[in-house]
Amino acid sequence: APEWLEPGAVVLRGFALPQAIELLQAVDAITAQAPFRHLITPGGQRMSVAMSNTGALGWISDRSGYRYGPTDPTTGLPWPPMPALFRQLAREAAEAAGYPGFVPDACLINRYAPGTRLSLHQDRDEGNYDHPIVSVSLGIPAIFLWGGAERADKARRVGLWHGDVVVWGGPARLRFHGVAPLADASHAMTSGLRINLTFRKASG
Ligand code: MD5
Ligand code: FE
Repeated sequence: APEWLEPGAVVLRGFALPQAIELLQAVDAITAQAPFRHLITPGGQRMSVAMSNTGALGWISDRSGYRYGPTDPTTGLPWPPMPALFRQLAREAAEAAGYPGFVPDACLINRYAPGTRLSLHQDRDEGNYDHPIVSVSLGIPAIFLWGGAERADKARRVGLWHGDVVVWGGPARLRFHGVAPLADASHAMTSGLRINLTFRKASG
């Protein structure tokens, strides 16, 4: 049964389990073309999450800011095309959460090792906040930090496991959120890592 975190945000436990092996094989193929890298924040910090992208647009950060762009700055090539499997999963999850017709043009791929964290932030580099974001968790578990409308608001802790999908939109779209430092764990499908896919409509 869907778990509503608040209006607009829902956890679909195990929604991606049937596709997990194919999703991870696709991540390997994508990141053979567009390797995982640790981006630098505008403030000069190296992110502990390693990132890549698939789709027409990819999210990047460097000293000049955060943005979406059509090419991988590491290779100079377009980001690898988004597999049909990814687009369909994102559309089906969004529909199950009450957002029919979701057509993502960007998928940020995040890789977490034990100890990796993602500090509280909002996703606000997309052109239009009317579209939801769909997040797919694979591999070792994480504790997701679910905050409020202000950075200082107290965050709830929500466990996310292999195959879980979170959809957030509407009134929840601009919540502060993050990921607590990952504990040591093992997972046979991901070499002991966590892979998170976040599907977005980045162009307005
Ligand atoms: C992750 N990724 O697990 C996290 C969380 C990101 C990012 O935040 O920007 O790449 S998945 C995103 C997420 C899931 C469920 C709810 C919310 C965000 N939210 O409340 O905004 O790699
Ligand atoms: Fe985020």
